[in-house]
Amino acid sequence: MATLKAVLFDLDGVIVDTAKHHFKAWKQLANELGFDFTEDDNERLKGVSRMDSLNILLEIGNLVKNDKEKEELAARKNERYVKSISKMDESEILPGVQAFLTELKDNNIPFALGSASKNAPIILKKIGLYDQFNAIIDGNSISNAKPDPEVFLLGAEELSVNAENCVVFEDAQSGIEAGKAAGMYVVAVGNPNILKGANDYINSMEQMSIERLS
Ligand code: B16
Ligand code: MG
Repeated sequence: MATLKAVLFDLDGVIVDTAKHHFKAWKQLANELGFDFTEDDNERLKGVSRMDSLNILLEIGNLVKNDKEKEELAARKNERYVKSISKMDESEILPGVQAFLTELKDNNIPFALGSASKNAPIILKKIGLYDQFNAIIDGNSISNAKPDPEVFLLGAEELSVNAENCVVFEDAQSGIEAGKAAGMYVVAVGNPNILKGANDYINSMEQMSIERLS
């Protein structure tokens, strides 16, 4: 890749595993609406915004709702999700993350968050990483969800770095596509048979170092 000058991290699935909390809350909602929601179904929601996730869920249940009903359902799911993540602490930071952040700081390479989640600031505060990020771009700051590159382009802009000098870490297909569309080097955290089109693949942040990106 071009010289590494900044790093952009997705949150859910890269820094911390919140997918299990999202799954529990979506499953409860689906059950209340009269259908089941499986872990495989949940894979389709990774990296997808809250309202788009609800639309996928309703499609799975063959249900049609109006905008007002959708707002109520999304709010109900979020209330439970926020309650469920309220007990999170730094022990939930995924392996290798803190060591890599420390290596970046030691080498004066700034890093930002690029997440679809509107709950990103709460989560970062819970796990004690909020103050370590040079910029936080989340679901509250963007108008176009991943795979649109907006979230990562805003991150690069806030860090005053050109897109080609940025690395993106992502665990979702929509996020990999967003990073590529932004013109960045994308490292997928996950299975190459499921995640397509990244520049590099790791199973865990433990495998990452600045040297690997040089
Ligand atoms: P919220 P990421 C995404 O976060 C999650 O992967 C996705 O499952 C979730 O629906 C989305 O955030 C919105 O989250 O309801 O908290 O706003 O992976 O982009 O960090
Ligand atoms: Mg993610």
